[in-house]
Amino acid sequence: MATALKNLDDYSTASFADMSDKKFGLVVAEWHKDITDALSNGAIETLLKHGAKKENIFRNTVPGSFELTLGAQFLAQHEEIDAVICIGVVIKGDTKHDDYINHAVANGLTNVSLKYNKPVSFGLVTTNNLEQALDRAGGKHGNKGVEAAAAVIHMLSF
Ligand code: DLZ
Repeated sequence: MATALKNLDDYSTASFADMSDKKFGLVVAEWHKDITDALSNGAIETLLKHGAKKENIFRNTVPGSFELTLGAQFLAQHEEIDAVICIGVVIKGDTKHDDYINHAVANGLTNVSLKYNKPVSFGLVTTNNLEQALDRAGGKHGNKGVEAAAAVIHMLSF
């Protein structure tokens, strides 16, 4: 279905749409599980704060961030799911694995979003070390899970 067009009058009073009737998929990678759990909790709290119902949040885990794309597709293909939030942490190591994973996930999630015409957010924390990841999972740089949830809420209000 095409997105409704809004004119300037609509935007003068614009705020985020009511999320109480929306259904959300949440895909969480298990690598660096303590951190992805903190990101996932941030995403869930944000959805609830914006009116989403707990029973309308469908959380699944995948082994690592590389699997986020297929996990997102498994959820996005359900007609009743309105948006998917993907959460993972990829930390740079001695090899280029992080580059391969990060690019694959960015491309993969873009494709799923366009294929199903639904918001699919990139809640992938990509850092040089563990400390930087913790800083972004409720530390001094906020919580990227919150931002990933806010991104789909914003897009559902388009
Ligand atoms: C293999 C791997 C490595 C080295 N590092 C990470 C990482 O930092 N974060 C993450 O989420 N996953 C990692 N993985 C696992 C891959 O994402 C994937 O699960 C495996 O390669 C199996 O396909």
